[in-house]
Amino acid sequence: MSDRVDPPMDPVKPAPGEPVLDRLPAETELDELRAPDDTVLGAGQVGEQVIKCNRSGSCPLFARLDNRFGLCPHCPRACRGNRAVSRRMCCGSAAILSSMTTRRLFTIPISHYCEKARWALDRAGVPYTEVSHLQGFHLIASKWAGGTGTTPVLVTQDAGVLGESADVVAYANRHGPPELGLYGDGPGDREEIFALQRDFDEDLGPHGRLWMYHHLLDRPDLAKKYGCTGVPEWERRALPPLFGVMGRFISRKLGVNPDAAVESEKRVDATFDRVAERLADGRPYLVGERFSAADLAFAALAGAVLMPPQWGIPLPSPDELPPVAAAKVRELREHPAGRFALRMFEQERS
Ligand SMILES: N[C@@H](CCC(=O)N[C@@H](CS)C(=O)NCC(=O)O)C(=O)O
Repeated sequence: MSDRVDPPMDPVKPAPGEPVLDRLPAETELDELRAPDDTVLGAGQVGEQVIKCNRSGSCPLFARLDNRFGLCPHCPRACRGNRAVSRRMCCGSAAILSSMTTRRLFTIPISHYCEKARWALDRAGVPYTEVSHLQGFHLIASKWAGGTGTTPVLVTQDAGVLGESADVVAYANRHGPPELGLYGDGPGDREEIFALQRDFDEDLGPHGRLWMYHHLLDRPDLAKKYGCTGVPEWERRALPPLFGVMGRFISRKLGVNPDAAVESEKRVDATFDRVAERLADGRPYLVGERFSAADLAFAALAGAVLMPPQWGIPLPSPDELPPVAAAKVRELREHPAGRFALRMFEQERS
């Protein structure tokens, strides 16, 4: 995982149907981008910024910007095909340059594994562009990006394609500041952190998700309100007519049914109890004296049953949930492990 030797530079591919540029600019090209006053912007400055274009009316292609617009919002037609321009990113008045960041994180926006990856990258200060898709569509996006069909998938130029959230966390740790220390302070910590992370990934993650889907798969209103943040507009529009099909797809794939939900709830409870036991001696974090990948994995994956307000995208409050689910969320929020996870979100997810 984190000990891997990074493969050589790989090109970053755009998402399926993503009408971006002829090709993404190399770092050296980024160096040549200019701000409105014609000062040259360095690569570090253009990551997620919105800048004014100094070549007005010169959008060369469809200029897909910030994953949210199918076409350039300012000049969708007028400038298509205008190859005279040398600054290929620009559009009429403003260019959101996030499509130029060199890392792309493919997500289902509401997914807890994706939140885990997002949190790690955010915490490490590693810039990335999130490419979000609804459940079902994510399969194509993930495979197209080089993943196995699950999300998150992080496509990087310096470490290839990372299709496991744990690998994204390790990548964030390598690229973050030295004090980040997501794997603790020594080999002992490190082993313990990896073991806990693996346990949460393999047990809490799937069981929390199954429980959540069981209670929410007949609530298209919540899916529409909360599940669509950042997904392409056409997917958002496709959700209501496709909701039933998507629900059946998810249920079949994950084995969602009433008995499985009861079993999953027990497994979630058991994980919460184990975490609470570990914390019972008053320690501030699961391992050692600092926030680690174990805390991150537990808090993020517990998100499916806690729905914390600090999540990377808005989540429903308990009041909006069906009564049985709301009661469980409230109960788990009061559990010592639930309180711990919520504290991690408050303290460590800025
Ligand atoms: N072990 C993977 C699990 C990822 C995973 O299960 N992601 C979910 C989103 S919550 C997914 O893509 N589910 C859809 C599917 O499995 O087709 C990781 O840690 O990244």
